[in-house]
Amino acid sequence: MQVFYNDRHPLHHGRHEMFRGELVPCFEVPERADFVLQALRARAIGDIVAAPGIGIDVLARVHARRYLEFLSTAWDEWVALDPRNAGRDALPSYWPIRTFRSDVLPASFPARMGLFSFDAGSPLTAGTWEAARWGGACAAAAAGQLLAGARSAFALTRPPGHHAGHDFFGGYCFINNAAVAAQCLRDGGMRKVAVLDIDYHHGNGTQAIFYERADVFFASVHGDPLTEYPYYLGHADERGAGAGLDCNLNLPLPKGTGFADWRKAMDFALRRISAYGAEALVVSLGLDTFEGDPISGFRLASADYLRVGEDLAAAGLPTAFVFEGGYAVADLGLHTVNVLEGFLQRA
Ligand code: OKP
Ligand code: ZN
Repeated sequence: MQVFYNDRHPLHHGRHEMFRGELVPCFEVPERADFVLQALRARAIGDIVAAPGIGIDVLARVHARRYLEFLSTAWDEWVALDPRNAGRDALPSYWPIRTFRSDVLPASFPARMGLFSFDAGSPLTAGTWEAARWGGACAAAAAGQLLAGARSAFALTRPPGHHAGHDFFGGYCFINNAAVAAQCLRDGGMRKVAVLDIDYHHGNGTQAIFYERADVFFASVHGDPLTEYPYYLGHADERGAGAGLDCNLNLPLPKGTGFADWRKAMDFALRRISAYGAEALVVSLGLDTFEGDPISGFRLASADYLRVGEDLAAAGLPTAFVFEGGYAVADLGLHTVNVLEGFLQRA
């Protein structure tokens, strides 16, 4: 399977995220993708290539223009606030929740930053826009492979994407890579597309982007949002709305869930995707379901990821893998290639 590597990813390198009133070192670090790259090379999963660039119009199929405009100028605006900001990550401090207005775009940069985000854990740095949009290009290229007839492709995207919505960033995500891939598949002629999100955290951004659409099915297996990030979305009763009713499936599981129960949930999601009639599958591939992950709570073991890949292949759909979370950094490569190898063996 063709692997699309975003060689601009190290340009996004947050130093600190806000956690319990303190700035702590970022979990989402460039080394994550480096470990995966090494493992992909060692296990010969497929050719590793750079993605061709994409125009803003491709991103604008899933993101608001004013949000993309914000991202593309954010760093310069941040530094313009105070030249000393050049040495600090940009984090928001204000958010317009509920009854506040979001139709009037504030002139103030910090106010706009809060309008376009939902947490203080996702630092924006000098190269964030560059890294994130090239991640989107990798996702688009992976979709392009399926459109050209490939059985599978892997977009090694960093920063991750599934928490980013139509017009907001958060959860370390800025551009929703999986949504870009799904939309490219639709725009390329696939009539029905499914996104299966197996990151530990609910893919709130992807869900929200497709919530009222019948042409993209979203399914997610994740830590119960009652106790797990992103907290405010991901419950089982979120089934889609309008034309998209019953095209959204959330399978929240309690913290501490092991592979046997997790696998049943993923297989249930795959059956629903098959019943829906998807012509292609996008997998939001988070590896933070690993028992050793420092910020997550499921208990998958290294070898379980081979079974995950096999089960995904058994669904029989053209599949684009899009890399999401996973913070047991040194083990990430092993788990990623286990999924891909399991898939290739069964495909
Ligand atoms: C992104 B992805 C850790 C608190 C959790 C947000 C987690 C974002 C996960 N100190 N912060 O879904 O892997
Ligand atoms: Zn995650």
